[in-house]
Formats: sequence, C-alpha cells, structure tokens
Amino acid sequence: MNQKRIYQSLLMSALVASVILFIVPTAFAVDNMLMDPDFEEPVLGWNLAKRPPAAATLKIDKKEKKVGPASARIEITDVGNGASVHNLTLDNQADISVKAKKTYTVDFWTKAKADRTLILDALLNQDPWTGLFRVRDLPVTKEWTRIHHTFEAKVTLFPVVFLFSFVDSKTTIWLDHVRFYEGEFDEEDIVGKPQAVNPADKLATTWGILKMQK
Ligand SMILES: [Ca+2]
Repeated sequence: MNQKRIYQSLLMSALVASVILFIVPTAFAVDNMLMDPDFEEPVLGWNLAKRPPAAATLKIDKKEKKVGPASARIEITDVGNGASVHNLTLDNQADISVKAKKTYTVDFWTKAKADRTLILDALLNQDPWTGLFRVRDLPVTKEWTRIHHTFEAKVTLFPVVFLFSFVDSKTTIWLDHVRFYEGEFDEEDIVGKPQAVNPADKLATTWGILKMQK
C-alpha cells in the first residue's frame, strides 16, 4: 500500500471506531426494573403514600425536568409524626425480583428548592417485610444531580418494592429518570434524550461526548 492508501485506511478505521463508540452505550442500556421511570404524563407507576399527619402532593412538572418532557415534583406540607421513615413515601408499583449475591444499582436525577436530604429504601412487599437496603441522608441540592447507590442483595426476594422517603424535610423535591437494575453503576449518557436546554446542560453534553470518544 502506498502512503495515501494507508492514511485513508487509518482514517476509515477511526471513523468506524467512533461510530461504534456512539452506538455501544445505547445498545447495552441497562434493563430498568421500574415502572414509568421518567414521570411522563399520568404517573401510573408510582404511589405517594401518606400516613397522617404527613401530607404532600405529587405533580408532573413540565418546566423543571432533566430527562424527557417532564419530572415528578413532590410538595411536602407535613413530614408526619417521626415514628417511621415510611410515613411519607413514593413507591414504585413494579414487583422487583432480586437474587442473593447479585449486585444492583439504583440511580436517579434530583433537585430541591433548597438543600435537603432524602432516604432510599427497598423491602419485601409482604410479610415479613424483609429489608433489601436503606440509605439515609443523601444530599439533594438546588441543581439537578444524579445520585446512585450500589449494593449486593443478601437474600433472594420477590416481590420487592422500591421507595423514596421524604420524612427528612418539607422542602419541595423533584425526581426524574429513576432506574433500578442489575450490575454496577452505569454512567448513562443522556445525550439524544430530549431535555431542558441551558448552558450547563450543553457543557455536560459536550463533556459526555468527549469522554465517549477517548
Ligand atoms: Ca422525565
């Protein structure tokens, strides 16, 4: 091969490689076990449970969102009497199945009106209500941030209910694009998913593409 041919073939290889790099993250997207994870339109997959005096409302918010056309906005007026973290929860209606010794990850986008914390919880959705995991004091700020938690299931459980608990604070909180899947944290690239465009998002998008091409 002459030098020009070699150069052309190298260029073609680089092109093919970059196309593959763009396709792979989509092709191997995680298998999300939750229902209605993006809070679009009617929220069939989630249930806001309140034990009085705990009180809150769940609304689909089409202005504040991170992935897709809407997010969940939870306005809390009373966190309850403090007797249980389950006094005020948003639980997913999917019957999740986990196997002992397997690794699972939960991740989601969140922001709040002011800094606050959040509790994540998952347990067997029937007697004896075996706990799968619980994480407290997750920091939520005024900027959209992705929180992720990875754990190993100690026992095989079905049906498991996954829930957010809001008893930490009355501050309004938003949630979007919630995923529960087998495996380690998948740093999903949300490029291509319709989302709110602001300068910060554009920067994040560019950085995502640069990282993928490395
Ligand atoms: Ca959404």
